[in-house]
Amino acid sequence: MNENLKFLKEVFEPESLPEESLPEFVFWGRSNVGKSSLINSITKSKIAKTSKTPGRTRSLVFFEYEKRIRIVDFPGYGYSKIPKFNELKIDRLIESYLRQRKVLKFIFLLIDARHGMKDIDKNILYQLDKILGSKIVITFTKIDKLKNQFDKQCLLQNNKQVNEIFHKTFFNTSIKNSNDIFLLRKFLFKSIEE
Ligand SMILES: Nc1nc2c(ncn2[C@@H]2O[C@H](COP(=O)(O)OP(=O)(O)O)[C@@H](O)[C@H]2O)c(=O)[nH]1
Ligand SMILES: [Mg+2]
Repeated sequence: MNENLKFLKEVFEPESLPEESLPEFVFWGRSNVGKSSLINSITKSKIAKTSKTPGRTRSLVFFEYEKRIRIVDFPGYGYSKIPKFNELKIDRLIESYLRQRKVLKFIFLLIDARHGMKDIDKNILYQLDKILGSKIVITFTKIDKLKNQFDKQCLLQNNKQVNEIFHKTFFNTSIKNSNDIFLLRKFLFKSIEE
């Protein structure tokens, strides 16, 4: 098997985080937003698990790409049946990673283009912003699913909101559009050259 992306480690507690030896890029968002699909597309791989049924794992999955970077697949939020306020609480593992990880280069916060930013996304973004500020990149996903003018207009409104209210860089992406993926890839690799 010729995979450029290699599974490194699945981590369940802060004590088990791998050594900080390569720049890391985190992919986070609601369950089913397209995290694993995007990771696979950017790295031209198939290794990150994608599924139609949202998972409930509370682990961080580390991958290594060409011994140059690491990709971290974060657990999706917004799906579990835990009461809302519990759900919004960033758990110990995630908080510890986000606060302490020096090699964290960018965190891509994925938003389903059809739904826009939900309260839970805004809450996460608000908490993230306090710790990571300019390391946050918003990525709208599944834009191929926007069928009509109204949907597309909504995406533009969402882009504007992210840009002007939250002051974040954003990308509009579909895994079916190679140019969208190319631009993300370019952004990611350019950031480690500097
Ligand atoms: N049409 C379309 N489907 C997508 C896209 N990205 C992901 N999906 C689908 O959305 C579902 C969830 O994707 P997955 O990567 O498993 O989401 P995750 O839970 O965030 O890791 C899968 O059925 C994917 O095939 C996209 O850009 N376009
Ligand atoms: Mg996934």
